[in-house]
Amino acid sequence: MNLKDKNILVVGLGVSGFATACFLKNRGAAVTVTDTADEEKLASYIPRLRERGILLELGCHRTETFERADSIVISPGVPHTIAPIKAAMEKGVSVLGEIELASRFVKEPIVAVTGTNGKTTTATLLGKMLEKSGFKVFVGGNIGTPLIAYADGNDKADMIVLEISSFQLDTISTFRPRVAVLLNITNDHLERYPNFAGYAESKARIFENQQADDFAVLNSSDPVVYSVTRHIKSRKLEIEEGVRGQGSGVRGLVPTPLYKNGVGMQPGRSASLLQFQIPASLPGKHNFENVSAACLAASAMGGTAEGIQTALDNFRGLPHRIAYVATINSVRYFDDSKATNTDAVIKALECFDKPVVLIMGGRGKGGGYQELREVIRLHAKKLIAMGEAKKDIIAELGDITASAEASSMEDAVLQAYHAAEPGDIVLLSPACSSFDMYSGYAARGEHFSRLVGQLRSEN
Ligand code: UMA
Repeated sequence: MNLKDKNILVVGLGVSGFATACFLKNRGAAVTVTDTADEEKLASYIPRLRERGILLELGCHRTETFERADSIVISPGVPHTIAPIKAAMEKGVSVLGEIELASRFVKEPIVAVTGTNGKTTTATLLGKMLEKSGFKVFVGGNIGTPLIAYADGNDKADMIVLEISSFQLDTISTFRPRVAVLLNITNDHLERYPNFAGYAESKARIFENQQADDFAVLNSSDPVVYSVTRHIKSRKLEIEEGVRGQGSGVRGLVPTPLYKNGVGMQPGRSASLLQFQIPASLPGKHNFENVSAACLAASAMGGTAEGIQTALDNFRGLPHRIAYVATINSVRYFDDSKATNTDAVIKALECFDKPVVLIMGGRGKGGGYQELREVIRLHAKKLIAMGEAKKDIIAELGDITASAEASSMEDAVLQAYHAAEPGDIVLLSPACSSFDMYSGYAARGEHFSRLVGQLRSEN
């Protein structure tokens, strides 16, 4: 792809838009960045773009600017269906996403991990398994460092592990991961897709350009994953087979066929079925699936038995995912702020056999909360709802268990503290995004943990 002197518009000035603009400028393109937010909000990026000679059009999107571009690169958070993008496409302007652009400039083999939940745990663990197997690995994508920033740098890895969101898959055309992992597909992001089928189709695009010698690591026990991957071309490595082979995940062992030559091996030449021990930091059936997927993908990339097990032994879990915070008066507090959809809350509640005081709420994502009724009936002794979605949550779930609205996180934590008795669990697992109250789920989880820490010091 020749970028020299091309007039390229970057839409959205966040982490990926900034890195994309720098990449394009470094390759000789004439770059303009547009964002609907104003200068004040984007202040941290503006001087660095101006000093590189990158033009800015902030506070609105002007359709003429889109129509005049040779190509448009959009950030993941910008829907590819907004009016100026549609208008430009009708005029024949090519539109691509940051992942698509970056992948055209990256030669190293890519493992791409998607799914509604578990992506970050799986991708992080997989990266460590490959590192412990002796490879230099870049881990990024939806996790934090955009692929385009890697493509722009000089520090090259042997292989790349990407967490990939449906938003990023919406704008691919040639992106072809050597190994693609699909963990699960459940309700999420219905604020952006017309319906669940649209969201599921977007996830399945991860396999769209794979060929027969590529690998697909699949959790086929998920009916939606099974249904959207029936006709893919790549070779399937199924988590379900591993689960069946061992009977169940309860013994904490993940059976994994280890491929001698990684990706290069021929079908049917798996070396041996190994058993990997799951660490205590990864509780629950969902983590069994995440670990299985990471083992299979690591194996397909040439990871070693020692490397895979060492990474598992050293893995302490990720922050804000059913993360233990503290014990106060024999009540254990857990931060699961990353649970921004109902499926993640179900998985968290299923990890506990003690009564749970559940704190939910934030900004709703359009899918409702009905799916939580049964698991809340079984596990939650009280439901505390906060944020923009609190009235909807109480309206849909308030009749199943004791429930209350909270005016803030402080209020929610205090109410939970008073409701919990020795032996209980207090769990922040919101089923909502955090953007009504915080800059992201991490800030929300940190605030919760700070408040719990204060309570502990007062007791
Ligand atoms: N904007 C416009 N026009 C629009 C919509 C938005 O100009 O019509 C602007 C906003 O004003 C804002 C900018 O676009 O200034 C934000 O773009 P962005 O949301 O793509 O933000 P980035 O900082 O580039 O972050 C993106 C991913 N964000 C999203 O997908 C929403 C990050 O994933 C990712 O880590 C980063 O690229 C690097 O690859 C975050 C996320 O929430 C963690 N992902 C979702 C999830 O995990 O559920 C998919």
